[in-house]
Amino acid sequence: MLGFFKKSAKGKTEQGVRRTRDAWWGKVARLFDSSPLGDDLWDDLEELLISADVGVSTTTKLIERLKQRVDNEKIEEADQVRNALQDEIVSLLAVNEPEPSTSANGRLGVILVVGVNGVGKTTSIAKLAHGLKGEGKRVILAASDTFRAAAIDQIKVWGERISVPVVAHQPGGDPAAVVYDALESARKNADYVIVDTAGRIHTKSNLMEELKKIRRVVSKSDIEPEVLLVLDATTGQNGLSQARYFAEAVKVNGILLAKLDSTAKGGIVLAICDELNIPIRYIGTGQELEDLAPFSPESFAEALFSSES
Ligand SMILES: Nc1nc2c(ncn2[C@@H]2O[C@H](COP(=O)(O)OP(=O)(O)OP(=O)(O)O)[C@@H](O)[C@H]2O)c(=O)[nH]1
Ligand SMILES: [Mg+2]
Repeated sequence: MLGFFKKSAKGKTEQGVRRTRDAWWGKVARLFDSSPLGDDLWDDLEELLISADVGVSTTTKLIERLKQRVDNEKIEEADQVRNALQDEIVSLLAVNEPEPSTSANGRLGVILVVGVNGVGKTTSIAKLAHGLKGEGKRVILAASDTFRAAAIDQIKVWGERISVPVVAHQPGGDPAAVVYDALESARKNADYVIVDTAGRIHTKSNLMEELKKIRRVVSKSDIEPEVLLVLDATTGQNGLSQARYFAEAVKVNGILLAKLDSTAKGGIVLAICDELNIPIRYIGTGQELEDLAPFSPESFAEALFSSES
């Protein structure tokens, strides 16, 4: 999906990861240039990875694997360890979950976008819709954030900007009813419905119930929605606990990691893939419509170690 974005995905990944790379991974690469293989190197590497927000458990796992490879493959040069680390990062990031069959065989695809307040849901929806439209797909947006006062207007403004219709009710209305209406009007006129939902604190159970209700409305139309959880990359490790809560309430098919451009803590990507086993589908790399890229483990790992400025 979204071949439209793939054209420049590598460049966007590099741009999105730049702060992370400059703050931490450049140091990791230099560590291998300057240090001989030994306990000091492992200790320094551990410290750097934890500082890069990779998380203690994922860091420990990575270092264990590397030490094993050093033994098994009789690696003697520190810079060979760097290559092995890049490999290990790729395999850690390649979560083996099939991509949902959204809009397969000409069927309507429904993408339900969820997450806590302010993580970038509505902006990311506009980017996704813009990308799908660029591929010639017909998209309808459902303004199911009826909770926050200005949310309906916000998505309508995006809809106008990208010339995509928005189905909306009054503020305070039932979000599931908005989805129902959007599905009705999409049946003959659209390939995708993307549902904007209210930001919710993951510990509030009534809001989680509301999400389940929206999901049921979609399932009743015999469509399996793709649930896309938006996480804000700048929140680091807290994103992990958000993802756990959401995954308990609804089946989360994938993660869109927004604001990767605004943080040096991109190591969180590794912790998410390792600990949650939910694939990262997209990364958000800025505030403009084009600032979205499909997530690729290879491009991401490469960008972390890239020496281009
Ligand atoms: N730098 C950067 N900013 C982003 C990105 N995605 C979203 N933002 C900004 O994050 C802020 C919040 O975005 P929204 O899309 O309104 O977030 P939301 O999750 O819909 O917020 P609520 O509806 O209030 O829960 C806006 O200022 C966006 O421009 C990104 O990838 N990079
Ligand atoms: Mg919003």
